[in-house]
Amino acid sequence: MSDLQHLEDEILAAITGAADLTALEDVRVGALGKKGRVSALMKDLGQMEPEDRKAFGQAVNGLKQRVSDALTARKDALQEAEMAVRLQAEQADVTLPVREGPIGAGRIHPITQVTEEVTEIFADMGFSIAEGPDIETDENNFTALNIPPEHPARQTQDSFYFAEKADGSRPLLRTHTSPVQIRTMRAVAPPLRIIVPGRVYRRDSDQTHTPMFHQVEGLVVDEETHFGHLKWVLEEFCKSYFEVDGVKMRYRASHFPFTEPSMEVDIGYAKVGDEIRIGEGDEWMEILGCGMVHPNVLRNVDLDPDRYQGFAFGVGLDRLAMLKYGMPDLRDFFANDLRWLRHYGFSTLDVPTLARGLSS
Ligand code: 2NM
Repeated sequence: MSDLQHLEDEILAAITGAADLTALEDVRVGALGKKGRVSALMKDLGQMEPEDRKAFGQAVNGLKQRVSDALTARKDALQEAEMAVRLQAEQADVTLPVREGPIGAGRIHPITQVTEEVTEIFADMGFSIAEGPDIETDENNFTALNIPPEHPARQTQDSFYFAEKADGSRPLLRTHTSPVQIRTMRAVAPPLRIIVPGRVYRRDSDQTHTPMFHQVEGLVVDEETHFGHLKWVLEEFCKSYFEVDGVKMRYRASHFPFTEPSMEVDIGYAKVGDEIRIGEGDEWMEILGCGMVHPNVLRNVDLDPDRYQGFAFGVGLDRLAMLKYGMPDLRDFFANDLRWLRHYGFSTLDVPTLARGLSS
């Protein structure tokens, strides 16, 4: 076998044996590069006799061409194989379900959900939402609400007080949302229709009490406001919230310093097994307190009680949530147990609206 043929076989074998593009490039440089073996052949041409030179030149050119063709073919094949591997490895099944993100996986706490249900109902009746700070003054939380200095609610055993300030005053965590009503009555002229949802704090902790809980209070002040308006508002609220056509309500005389007369309100229910059915049966359960705003409270916010009257009410949101969604223990609400939250929590897209049913 001639040296040329031998060289060609060797190079072609190296091309076939190149496992990847880098190896193939090494083969190309080794053969056709400036210092490659084929290029070296050309240098021999100079020392040849003219008649040999032509034949040898043609033979080398033929070799060069075949090596070059083989390189191109191998390069194409390697590139194709590389692409096939990538296509296989980077394959994505676009029909797979999307991984659940925070919006899908997160849950709305039942208290948040119920607060939104309640505000939706009152907003529909023309109430605005008012909010205020959790830390209040003695004046807003007690004095303006006609709660006298010696009243037991003011005792340090019942309220969370902060340290006394330089001026002798002692801020406290509000014990009800009523200070927001005081702030609103001082800031906005009647007619007023507000509801005030929020956190409130009392030194109380047992099976049915937590030191922080949630209230919604309502207030209407106008020039011809009477107890009949209050009863209608509360009845509409209960029917709407419990999603029943009718609900029995019972008003019992009570006492609050900030209302006169004051009432506690019971609603009728039936107990079927473990289930509580509002609007059926003949059992009574207390759900809220209410009354006509005391003339002293109106005076304290510079409203003339001979011209203005108001009604007010307060509901415990936590109990309202327990009743509607069958959660038996109040303390679970604030334990931050993910299993509980996943079970009782609401989907972020489950926004309560009256139009499509609050809890559907
Ligand atoms: C209740 C019960 C009865 C009430 C009264 C007032 C205000 F500021 F207008 F005087 N706000 N909230 C009130 C009245 C609250 O909760 C059980």
